[in-house]
Amino acid sequence: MKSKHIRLLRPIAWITFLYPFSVGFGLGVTSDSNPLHVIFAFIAFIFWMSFCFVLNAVGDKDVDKFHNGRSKDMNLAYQPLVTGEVTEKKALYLSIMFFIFSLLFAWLVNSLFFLLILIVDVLGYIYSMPPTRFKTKPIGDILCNTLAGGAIFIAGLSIGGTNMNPLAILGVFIVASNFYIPTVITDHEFDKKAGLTTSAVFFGPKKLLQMMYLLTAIAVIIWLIVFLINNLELKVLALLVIIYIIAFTLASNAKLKEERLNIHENWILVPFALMSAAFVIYGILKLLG
Ligand code: GPP
Ligand code: MG
Repeated sequence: MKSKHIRLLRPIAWITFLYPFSVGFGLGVTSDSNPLHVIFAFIAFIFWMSFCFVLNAVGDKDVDKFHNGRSKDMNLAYQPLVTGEVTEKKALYLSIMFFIFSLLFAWLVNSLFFLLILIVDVLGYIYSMPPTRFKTKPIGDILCNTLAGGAIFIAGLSIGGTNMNPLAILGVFIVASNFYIPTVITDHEFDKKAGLTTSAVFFGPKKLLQMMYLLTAIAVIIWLIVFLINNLELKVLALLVIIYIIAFTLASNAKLKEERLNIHENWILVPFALMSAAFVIYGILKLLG
């Protein structure tokens, strides 16, 4: 089994947010950008994710034991807080340290980047921890992830500061909410057993999946406009997004059997990891001129 700290931090699951961050970085960076800023930004990202996942494990310590290993980077029943390998006190100390370091490194990048990391830190907190614990509130769960996905994309863009296109940013928010929906539906059975009223539990898997059609339609309109009126970089991104979101929405809806959505985690993690790698390499090439 993986070490307790890897199980606590769940770095494989970070890929979901690495993707918007990398795309932002790749589009925003220029040959004039400071390579040190890029390094600090990625370190801040790592601390932000560590902060979110430790807090999430603390908030979920009484429900993760119900998990059966389906559709996730790990079986949450082996969370070190569930097994008792890590105490809640230690996890909270770690989270405070991660929070401070995320802000410290973000401060070294630029003030907009700092503000955005502060915002995503707050979103991570209110998503997982009481009194808000938005992950248990219908719409609240989707909204937190949408805002975090969009904000971390803007943070990525802000490292280099170019391609700060409002319409593309709006499009990323819509895409983020669309991509989050199947992940909360795959948790439906587990969350229901744990007594959590997530969006999937509240609306039911079928209705929530249908919401993806509406979001996809809005996203396609926005990205078509982005395609028509922007430079080559945004045109390529727009094409990728349009093809991918349509395929993802159709595939997700086709995979619902009864109340159960059987999507293997690699359906999301592998393409996201490949796209993240592509955009990071693209960004580094731009940085090197
Ligand atoms: C944990 O996933 C998810 C996070 C830590 C995301 C952080 C959210 C932000 C809004 C920044 P999980 O697989 O444990 O699922 P759940 O969300 O149900 O706890
Ligand atoms: Mg959790």
